[in-house]
Amino acid sequence: MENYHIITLPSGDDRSRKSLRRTWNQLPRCQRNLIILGIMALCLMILLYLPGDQIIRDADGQTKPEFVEKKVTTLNDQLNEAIQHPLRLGGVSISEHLRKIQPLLAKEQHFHGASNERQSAVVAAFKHSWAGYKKYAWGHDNLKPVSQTSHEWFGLGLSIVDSLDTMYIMGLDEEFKEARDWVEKSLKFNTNRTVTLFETTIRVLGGLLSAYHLSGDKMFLVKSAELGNRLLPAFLSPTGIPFSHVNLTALSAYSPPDIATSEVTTIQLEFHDLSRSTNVSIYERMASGVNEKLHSLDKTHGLVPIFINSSTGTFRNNATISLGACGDSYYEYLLKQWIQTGRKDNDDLILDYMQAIDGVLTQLMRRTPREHWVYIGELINGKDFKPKMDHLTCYLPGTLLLGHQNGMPDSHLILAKDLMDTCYQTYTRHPTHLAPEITYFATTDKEEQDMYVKPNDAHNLLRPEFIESLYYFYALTGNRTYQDMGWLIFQAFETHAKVEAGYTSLGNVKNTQDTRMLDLMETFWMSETLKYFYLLFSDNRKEIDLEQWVFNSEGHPLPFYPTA
Ligand code: DMJ
Repeated sequence: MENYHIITLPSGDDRSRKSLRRTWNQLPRCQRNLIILGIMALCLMILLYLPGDQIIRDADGQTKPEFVEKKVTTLNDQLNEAIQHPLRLGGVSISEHLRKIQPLLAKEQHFHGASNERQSAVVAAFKHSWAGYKKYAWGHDNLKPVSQTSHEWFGLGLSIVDSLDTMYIMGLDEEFKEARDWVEKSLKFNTNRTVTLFETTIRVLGGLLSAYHLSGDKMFLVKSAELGNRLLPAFLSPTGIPFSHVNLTALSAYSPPDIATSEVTTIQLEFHDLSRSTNVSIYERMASGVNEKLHSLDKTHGLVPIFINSSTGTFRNNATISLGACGDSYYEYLLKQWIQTGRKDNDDLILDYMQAIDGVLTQLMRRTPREHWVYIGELINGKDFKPKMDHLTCYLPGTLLLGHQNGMPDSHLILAKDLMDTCYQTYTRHPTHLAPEITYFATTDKEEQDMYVKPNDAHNLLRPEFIESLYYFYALTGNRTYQDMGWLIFQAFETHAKVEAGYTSLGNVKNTQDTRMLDLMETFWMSETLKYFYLLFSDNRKEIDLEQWVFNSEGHPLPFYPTA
């Protein structure tokens, strides 16, 4: 007779197996369930504590499946590979790689040239600028139009690369062709200069990619990929906040202790696009890592301090909060990346953007005491309100309207309209009809005027931000009043900034008799200001369709990704 209470493991023979089954069957159901549960728990524990590479533990004890760790290794390998071989993609030459993958996105776009007098006037302004640049600064970064000489910054022919898409959109075929040929033959990245990640990304990478998408010419994509590879050392920083400076020849990177927050957070549209266009994921993955890092940092009502440290991965303590210099395009790229990548619900990007605009409304927005002009001030030390607004902040109305068009709340639209009025006033209040770099606002009615400009802030660098906003307002509403506002400003540039060899920055917008020419034509004059004027004056407000294209921070249109 077998003892059915005994459940020790039987020997291997058939009889003992039968006896075990019988013993099992004779156990009460609850006892059997308990044993099954116990065995399951034991298996789970073995799995969890198994050493080696099957399951990996985080520092916080969370388990991660094996492929996550493998991906990390692959990411580093990919990064090192790209850095060590900047002229290659996926183990072959860039051209060969692109031949193999047949990029999906580039489709030659067709533009028909100026369709009215205002657009023709802008084209004439562009041609005048280009002629001066060609004559006195060809191949150099900037034209100095007063002294009729050149200025070098990165040694990358910045004015040429930054203007490519403007020429293409304006239908300036001859100029586009000479610029294109210069890029093919003379644009070299191994010039042993240190460049900034931000400026090189928005002006050069953005300019090349945009030219590629508009013209369908793969040469621009080959150049973009090489530049993308050469910029990758910026991501060797240990904290997820990239280094701000890169030597494109030594393939090394570094940052000063504090770098502008906007600089390291205004690179993603271009890096995402480069990945999509080359079918190589490394660029997109590195740039997305910046989003994740920024998302994880503590903010003040969604607002970020304007300085960050790439060694510690933290914001500078008590840094100013501003929607102007060093902060501006952080907010712009939250919205635009979300649009570029298919507007997914609950995306961290859009949550961060909405929270930030709430922060703008509650912490930074004020009205002047008499005229009730709405403006966006700053928080000095992250807390003390200062009624100062940079012209740079005048990009915000356009971005807010773009966001509203894409589902953001009406409070964004109201702020956009109010701020448009104020930005326009910063032009029309001055006898030159040009805006200064910085405007201050009254906080009490004891101050003489509602807005005023300090002597050192009265310069105008031919900046585009307000023209950009006018363009969005016209393109998205069809209201031609915005064209008239732009026309007034365009004529002001014609009157005060035009010189024999181009257009110059000015030192003083407060006096028509003493504008003090500063002798620099910034590259964004041709890449942004004139492009936005041209599109603003178009009879076809969808000349660039904002349902399909997103402008990078330097005014270069990039296509949306096809959504699944
Ligand atoms: C441009 O280079 C870009 O628009 C940048 O994001 C901000 N500053 C200038 C134009 O003012």
